[in-house]
Amino acid sequence: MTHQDATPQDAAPHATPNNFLGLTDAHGAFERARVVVLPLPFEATVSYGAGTANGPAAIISASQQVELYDREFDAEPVAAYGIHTLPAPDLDSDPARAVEQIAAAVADIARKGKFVVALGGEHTVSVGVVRGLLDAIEGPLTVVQIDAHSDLRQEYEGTPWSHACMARRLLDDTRVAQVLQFGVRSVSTEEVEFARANRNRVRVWYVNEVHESPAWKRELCDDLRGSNVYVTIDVDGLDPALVPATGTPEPDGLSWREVLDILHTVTQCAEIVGIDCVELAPHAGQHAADYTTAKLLYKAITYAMVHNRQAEGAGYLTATPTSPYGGLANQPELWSSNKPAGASPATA
Ligand SMILES: [Mn+2]
Repeated sequence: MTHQDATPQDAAPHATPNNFLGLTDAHGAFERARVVVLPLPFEATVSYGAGTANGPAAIISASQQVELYDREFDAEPVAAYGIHTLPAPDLDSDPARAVEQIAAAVADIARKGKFVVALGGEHTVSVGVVRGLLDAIEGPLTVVQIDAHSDLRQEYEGTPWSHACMARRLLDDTRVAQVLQFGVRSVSTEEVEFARANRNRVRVWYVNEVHESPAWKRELCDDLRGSNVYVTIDVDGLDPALVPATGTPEPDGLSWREVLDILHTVTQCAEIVGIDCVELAPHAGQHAADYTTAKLLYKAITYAMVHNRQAEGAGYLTATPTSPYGGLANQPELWSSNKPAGASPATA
């Protein structure tokens, strides 16, 4: 399956453009695109399985197999907002320096009015992305973290820049109001104690709390209302049956629908201003993991765009009553809550 309807003269017939979703310039040119994908193949502090430096390329490659049409919206959502994929920047192998470089790159993109979607790489990259966003847009920012781990250690294996310290480094920045975590099921005593001592800035919904009751939805919305939100998706937050190709897999993860429900709930109560997806470590023969990650990202981007005030004028998307996701089908009016009178749904 390919998406393009025209190929450059020098390309092989039917070659898919090598960008996120395999878009032609009609939906992928920088000037046209509301969304910019930034690959960050950074890997310096991995503690268990390696290979996350190959994550961005695997996500981009797999994304070219994702259908642009989304039944939930009865449209090709990307046609309403456009996605441009940048080349990966050269990053220093020193994590502190790499975080600075990432922050500068992200701030530059955000200042051009683009919505940044970063692809890791190890989770440390999120520290740079958030810092760059906060340098470009007005704070404060709330971070919603989907992850098997809390990443709240002060340091790990001798470095404060470990992927296991990501959320703690975010909280070093006072412009980060809160870190709200979902899917956590592997934490240290230090992290539990830190979270308990900092309840005003850290909230953890352990995975069983998501599995067992919808109470988290109201609690999340109470915490979020009015916030600008950055979403960081560590693919190990999902169940390893869905994404086994990650450095530190943990059993009993979030289901596909639970993750979508979390993302959708965020868009009901707040505005998403940036997204990353990290820690995919592609394995030969496990391409379902790459594909699942790519498809999740397309969904996450679309959900963010549907309720993004800055995207006004780019076209509106509406969910259909046939949505396979119960939470959406039951509340279709929520999907048009910021739609001005007379606006028509996006068409493909
Ligand atoms: Mn993790």
